[in-house]
Amino acid sequence: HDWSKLLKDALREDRFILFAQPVVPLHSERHQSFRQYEILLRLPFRQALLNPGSFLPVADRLDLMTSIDRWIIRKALEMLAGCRRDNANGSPCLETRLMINLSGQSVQDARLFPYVEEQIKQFGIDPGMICFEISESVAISNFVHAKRVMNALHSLGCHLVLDDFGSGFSSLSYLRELPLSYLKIDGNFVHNLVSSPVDAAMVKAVHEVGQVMNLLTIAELVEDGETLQRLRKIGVDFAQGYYCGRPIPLLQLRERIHGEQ
Ligand code: G
Ligand code: G
Ligand code: MN
Ligand code: NA
Repeated sequence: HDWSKLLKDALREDRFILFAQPVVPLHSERHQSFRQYEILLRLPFRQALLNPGSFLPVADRLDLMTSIDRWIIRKALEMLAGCRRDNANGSPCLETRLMINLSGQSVQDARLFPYVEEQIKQFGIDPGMICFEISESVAISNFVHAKRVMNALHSLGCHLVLDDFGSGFSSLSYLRELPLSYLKIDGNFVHNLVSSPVDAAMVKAVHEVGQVMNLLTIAELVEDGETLQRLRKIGVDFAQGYYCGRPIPLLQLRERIHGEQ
């Protein structure tokens, strides 16, 4: 199949679809004041929806990732602006936080930051409602660029997550140099938390590092109640996964937010 044409057409014709998956607080006394969601990309193809794993590597080879990430940023901010219009008094939905993934290409793109700044201004969004996710591997392999863009986004008022944390685990010293709000524990450790003592130790260790560094922790790939209980006991701050909430289309999220106002 002609992936290049498929992906370029999807960008030009707005045919990608965004989903949002809840990232829920694990402790009733903490972090209840806002709701947060990770934005996830899907591509409609032959009556199905493709997951990013099947087309982002191709998009990466075709150098389309900066365009795709910018498309996602614009759509996500547009949705937040729409939420404010849905409110009869026009008040912003400040209790909502959207987590947007950034690719390695975007981290190296000098035009990413000016784009974010301009879009936030254009849509009149509070930057604190936006949180960017950068994976540990991207942050380490492009450290100078990553640090620069993360500092810029942080000074704008956006939050930052270090995603898939623990998968590299080469050195922890760089953590102190990045302006992070959250660590997202790599899902591979979370997935086997109950059955594997080694993975359980990993989750505990990462959470402890997060606590010492004053970072909130998120566990992803939570698929059952037993895992959730263990995470709560360890003290992890937030959980994400099919057990806590499946990804829903962004349009549906907007309706849900409207219904809750
Ligand atoms: O949805 P799925 O589990 O297939 O996503 C696989 C990976 O694709 C995620 O772990 C994430 O790193 C990446 N991904 C998902 N959505 C986005 C997105 O909107 N932008 C970027 N850059 N990466 C994404
Ligand atoms: O960027 P990141 O690696 O965080 O993306 C997370 C991906 O994991 C999403 O694309 C989402 O579709 C997927 N996902 C979310 N919850 C679950 C889950 O409970 N199980 C599995 N297998 N995948 C999940
Ligand atoms: Mn992510
Ligand atoms: Na992740």
